[in-house]
Amino acid sequence: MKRLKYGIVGAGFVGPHHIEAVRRLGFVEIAALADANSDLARRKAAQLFVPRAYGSYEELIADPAIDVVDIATPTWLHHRIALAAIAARKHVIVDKPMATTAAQAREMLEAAHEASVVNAITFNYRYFPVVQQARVMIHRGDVGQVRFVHGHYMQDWLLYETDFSWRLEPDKAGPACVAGDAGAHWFDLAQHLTGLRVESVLADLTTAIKIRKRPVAEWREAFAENSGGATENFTVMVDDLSSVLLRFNNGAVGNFFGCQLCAGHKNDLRIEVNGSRHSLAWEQERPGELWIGRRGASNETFLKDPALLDPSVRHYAALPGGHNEAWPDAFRNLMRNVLTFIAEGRDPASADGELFPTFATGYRVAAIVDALVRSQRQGSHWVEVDYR
Ligand code: SOE
Repeated sequence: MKRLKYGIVGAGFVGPHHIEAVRRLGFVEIAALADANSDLARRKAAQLFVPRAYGSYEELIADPAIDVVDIATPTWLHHRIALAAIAARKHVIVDKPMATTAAQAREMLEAAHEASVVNAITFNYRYFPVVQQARVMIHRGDVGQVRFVHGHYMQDWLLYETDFSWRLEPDKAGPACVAGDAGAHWFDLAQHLTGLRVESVLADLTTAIKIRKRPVAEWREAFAENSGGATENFTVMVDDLSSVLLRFNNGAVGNFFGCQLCAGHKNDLRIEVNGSRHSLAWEQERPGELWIGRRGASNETFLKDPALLDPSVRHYAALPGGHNEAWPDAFRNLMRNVLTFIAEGRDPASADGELFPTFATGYRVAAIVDALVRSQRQGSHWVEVDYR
């Protein structure tokens, strides 16, 4: 297997976690980091023990040693950096959501196919061991016919009017905030778990805090505290509280709500699938537990334990039962799937979106978000997702 050289663009909130996950693999060298300017890049590279620092993504992409470019910048930069990396025939990993619009995601997908480079999106919640177990159970029929898929993704980091993030700016994050960011993870999870496709949606995307205080001179990372510096009033045009109804291609229905202003909810992603036989539910903050709901027998909590996981997904657990594995480990599992595929020189066209989410997966999720925004603009009517 080839030893890969990996370069990352963007070392804000999530970039360092990408680096940590990749570093744990052993067969990938973290070779370079790029950020918005040379000073910042040098500082971040020193903090994260990355040998080369570049003050622009163009320089990192021009580095002939780099095999894979990971794009962990704010969303509005994904499209341009991915197209540049693809043009240089680098394999690309892009943080979620893939792009600010479905049209941009489509262009990225077409460019990656044309250039025949491996392409991946970091929908990391799929790769918790018990989530993979749930997927096996649904696909082998334990749950019966899936009828209802519901859940939420709730956080509280935008609770106060003084909380601010670039995710609230449509030119930087796209026309949906919570539905496009947290929602993207949930829609991917719902489709990956069940194997179903969302066909139509009805959205009520609301804005509880209509005027926020935007920092005048400072760039605020996700989850960063308000520094108390000067602010200006900012009119919020995107959702901070979103309710969504869904219809799937097998006739099942779904229900999702997302928010980033519900006090006490930190990274509260929950999904439940109700079928004609059993129900399954998983909560991200109880990462090693899978609830199995039954009618004629006791309910059960399946606990993460490699000895109990289906053999096909056992490798997603690195530790014995009782030894907790969670968010960083799921990220490692995702990165291992993508980077092993690249190191083995496998054909990018054979990536089916199951081993790791591809640009095709990211595009389909972007198409759902696009449909949510259309639904909202049409007065919260049902609209079909346009997967052209
Ligand atoms: C959503 O707001 C988000 O940024 C997720 O995408 C991350 O997975 C989570 O760690 C923090 O919240």
